[in-house]
Amino acid sequence: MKFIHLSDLHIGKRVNEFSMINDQKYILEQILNIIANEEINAVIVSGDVYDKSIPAVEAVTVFDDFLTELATKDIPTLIISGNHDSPERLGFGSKIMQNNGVHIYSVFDGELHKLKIDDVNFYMLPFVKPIMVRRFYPEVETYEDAVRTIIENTDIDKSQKNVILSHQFITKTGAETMRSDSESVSVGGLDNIDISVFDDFDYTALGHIHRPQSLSEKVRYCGSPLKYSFSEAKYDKTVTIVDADDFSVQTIPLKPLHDMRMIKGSIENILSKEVINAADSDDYLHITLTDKDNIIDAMDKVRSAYPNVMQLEFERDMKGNTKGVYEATGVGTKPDNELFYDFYKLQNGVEIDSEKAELVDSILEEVKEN
Ligand SMILES: [Mn+2]
Repeated sequence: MKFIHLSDLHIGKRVNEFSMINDQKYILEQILNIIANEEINAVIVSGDVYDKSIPAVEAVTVFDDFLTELATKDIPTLIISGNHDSPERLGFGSKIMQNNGVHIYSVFDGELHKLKIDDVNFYMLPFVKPIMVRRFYPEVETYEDAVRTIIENTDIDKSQKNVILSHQFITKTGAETMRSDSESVSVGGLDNIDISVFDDFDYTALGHIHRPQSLSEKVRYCGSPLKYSFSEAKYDKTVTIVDADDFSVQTIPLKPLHDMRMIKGSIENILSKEVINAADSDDYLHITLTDKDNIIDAMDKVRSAYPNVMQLEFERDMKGNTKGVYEATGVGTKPDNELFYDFYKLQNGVEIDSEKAELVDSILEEVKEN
């Protein structure tokens, strides 16, 4: 049997004030086609179905259509909540939907729920915080304690095939879990859990991190189906398909309605036919202009060629430079302290004050004396 591993749909998300709803509808239709073509037997969604705890009507409609299509085709769908979902709202109607093969487990009730499909046991762990688990296991302090305790108190028959769905921040000593800007990071960074908590499972279907990556041969983040920040611009999205015979993993690339790209150049270069026609000009873009002079109505100009510019930036602003101050002048003729004042102005955008100037002067004198 084969299952498809999805997570972090974030339906209803807005990226830089652009609604992603049409992009999400488009990508979910593509995923439905993959499910049909690959003869997938079960669908897993490892959390962050919605972007907001109270999703917009259009977001609920998009997900409803997706689930209805799967239920019509008799493909069981397993869903856990992520940190963005409201557990109670996502779980609405879940008992009724079970009869149609839609299994939503979003509110942690003290137990790790199991669902058997063919010869595979799927354990469903909704996103948990220590405080949610402490109700059942008062000794739990950290995120890792929480997940470890839940699994330790579950009877897992290791002679069978076991898969777990989880939406947490999993790390492995000696390797870095690659994050991106579109995930919400918990304050203090104490949410990480060591990969060893999942040692008993043949496959761990993770959600939460948006960049697809395997932490080990059997522990994997499938990533979000769309790029949700420019930090992901370089990394194309995929879906993960797992064959439960041997738990081998296959990825299939996704083609978004609009790609997210970063381009850089002078306005003349950016608006040249060659550059406009080099890729889809409807893509979501971050444009960096390298021009040294001011450009009047720069956003209007670039939008005339690229309607979906999300961010426009001037390279010189990024360096914090004021126009014209790019190189030191008078090296060899100016006294050292004046060169330092110029350097200070270049770095900070303001003149050095007299107190700091005196300090610089005295340090330079001391250096010369020695
Ligand atoms: Mn997420």
